[in-house]
Amino acid sequence: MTRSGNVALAGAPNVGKSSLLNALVGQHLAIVSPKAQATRLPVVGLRTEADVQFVFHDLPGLLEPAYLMQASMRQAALDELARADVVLHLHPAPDAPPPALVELAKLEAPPRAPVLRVYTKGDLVSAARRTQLAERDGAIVISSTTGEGIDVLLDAVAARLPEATFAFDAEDVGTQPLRFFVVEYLREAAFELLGDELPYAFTAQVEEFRETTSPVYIRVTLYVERETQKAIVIGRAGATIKAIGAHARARLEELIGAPVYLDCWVKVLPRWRRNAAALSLFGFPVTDPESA
Ligand SMILES: Nc1nc2c(ncn2[C@@H]2O[C@H](COP(=O)(O)OP(=O)(O)O)[C@@H](O)[C@H]2O)c(=O)[nH]1
Ligand SMILES: [Mg+2]
Repeated sequence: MTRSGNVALAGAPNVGKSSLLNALVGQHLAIVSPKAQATRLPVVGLRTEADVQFVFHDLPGLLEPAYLMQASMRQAALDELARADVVLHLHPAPDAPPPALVELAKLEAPPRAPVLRVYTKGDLVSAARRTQLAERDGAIVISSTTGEGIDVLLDAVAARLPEATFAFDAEDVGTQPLRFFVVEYLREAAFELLGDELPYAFTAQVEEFRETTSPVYIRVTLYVERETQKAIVIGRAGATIKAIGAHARARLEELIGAPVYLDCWVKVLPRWRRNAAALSLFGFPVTDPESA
């Protein structure tokens, strides 16, 4: 009999959820940034062993929403928590112990699924401290950087997954369309290459996708909220937009194993993060347009 189920990676912003998802699936699926709130929509990563299929969900950080996009992010995270068969509560080892998940995420009730406490960034504390934390807090200490503890974590999760047939092909690492990753990788580049606030006002949309050509041709519109931001994204003589495209292209080529031509154009869409129509165009689940 096989086991399979949904595993939610939950925790505060910046604790290493996306890095762990990537370590678990062995592909850079989820974008990683030292800046908080890089993950906007849950990213799904698959890992299939002989008789276990893990469906990992990298959730946006559970925070108090300040505007409509964040409300949508929080709702997406809460939905995934409710659907999960196992919840991993991630917290950095150097800052252990964490606040209770219910308080952190302001949940009305604890998730119905078992919650495992996972201490991330184990490489930032000593080996003695890792052992002590594991024993004292009943936590699994992992490092996405060194890979330490990942096997222990997988065993602990597998033991708690329900008996079920596999929902996905054993070879698949992701479930989301390539278009999703185009946008994510562009956003990752924005976090890396643009100033403090600009990445939050940045998004992208795929306008054209020709998979049968070589290189694969992808035309995207990059969206920002103001003209001044547009100028920054383009950069002097187009240097910045070129660098953003190059970063995303390298990631995409790695993911699909084929050369990619990425054609990027910038547009201004004022206040898109507070606009229900724009948000749903960009794939955010917006349930309450009145709150815009
Ligand atoms: N040293 C160390 N840093 C890590 C590890 N995992 C994540 N980080 C760093 O922590 C920051 C936040 O990581 P990210 O995965 O984006 O966190 P998220 O916001 O919870 O998804 C990034 O700068 C990562 O490089 C780890 O295992 N060791
Ligand atoms: Mg993340």
